[in-house]
Amino acid sequence: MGFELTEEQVLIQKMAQDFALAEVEPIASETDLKGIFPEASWKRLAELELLSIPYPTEYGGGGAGYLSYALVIEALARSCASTAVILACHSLAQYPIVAYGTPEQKAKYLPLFAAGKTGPGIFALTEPGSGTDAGGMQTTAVLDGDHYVLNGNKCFITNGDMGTVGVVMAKTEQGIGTKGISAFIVDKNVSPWEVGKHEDKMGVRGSHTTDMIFKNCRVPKENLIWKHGKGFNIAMEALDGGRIGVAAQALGILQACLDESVAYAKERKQFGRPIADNQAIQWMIADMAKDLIAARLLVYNAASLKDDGKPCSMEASAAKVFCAEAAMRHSIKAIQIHGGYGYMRGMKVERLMRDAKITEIYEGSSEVQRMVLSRLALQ
Ligand code: COS
Repeated sequence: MGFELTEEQVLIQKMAQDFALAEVEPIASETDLKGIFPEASWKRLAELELLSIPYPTEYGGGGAGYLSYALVIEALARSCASTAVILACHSLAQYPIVAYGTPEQKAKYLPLFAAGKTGPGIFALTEPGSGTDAGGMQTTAVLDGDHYVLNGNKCFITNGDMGTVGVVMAKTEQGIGTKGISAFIVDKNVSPWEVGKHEDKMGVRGSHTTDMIFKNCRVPKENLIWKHGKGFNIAMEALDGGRIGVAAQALGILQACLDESVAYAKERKQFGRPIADNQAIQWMIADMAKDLIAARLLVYNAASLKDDGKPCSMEASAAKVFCAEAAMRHSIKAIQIHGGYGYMRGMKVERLMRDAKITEIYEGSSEVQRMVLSRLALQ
């Protein structure tokens, strides 16, 4: 199976690659080392109309589908995984509104997301006691007149302090597990929440990760997405697409591992000849190239299925677990090829390794992806 990109997809890919190389790559190391949000890149993503790539043009989106979205995330992550995850989370936050929002919700919020006026979007599912067991959340939403009153804490929330609009999952009914969870659009201007702890992370340090604290946070009842008790299903469906985004992020990291390894292996001389002449190095590079081909096919396949409206849970999980583990494995090898230099702070390969690690964890750990895969395979 091969992937012939359309003319539009090639144009989007080229635009993203040009932008990443010219504007993202030069600031990527500083973004990481100082842990600063890449404000300039965020503004440029809005100017380039890349903030809502797969979503309907009717509401300001690109209407270009998930494969185009994956191409953009891949291009960004090849230079800076932080920038890639900021955009990936922005897309994840929009999905529930695109797929299940009322016409009023879509008209009100999607153009704001597309223009970046919401700041980078927020998708708030995880809590201190519920990571993999997302259905075990404690945050509650209780109907009081025309509002739901939200109480609880979300943690590890990407863009948690930067965004002003988020999709938040909370329990509207106790004792019935995942069936008691509902999803809400929470607009900070109307329903303020508190930003809690800022995490000091190992990787993707340019993206901000915070707690979100809801204390009697009053959310207009028209901000409920779809209906009571459907929040878990909405979140899981959103994560099918989200996992394609994380897989594309890992793919970009893997491509960068190969780029850096090839360049260094040709340039670095030991015993009077480039280390690329050594079979030990050649085999590491061969394995990277092999896994890169497989990773790309898995990501583009999952994205294409999503674009065709076909079920893609299995393919999205397969792409995520494969790409994340390949990026992690080969980032370690890329450091090995760079020897002592690769171990030094500020070298791209050591950043790639730290950035690769999170792709095995967020939006469902590799273990969760295997749960999804095995459940579907055994059905
Ligand atoms: N799309 C739509 N609905 C889905 C779905 C999907 N991909 N996957 C599951 N559902 C639905 C099920 O059909 C079921 O619906 P009904 O109650 O209507 O029958 C419901 O969701 C519950 O599904 P399930 O019983 O499989 O839920 P579990 O509690 O067993 O959880 C896992 C399954 C572990 C896979 C899920 O909790 C998960 O993905 N956890 C990780 C969460 C995560 O990725 N967190 C990261 C947050 S973002 S950084």
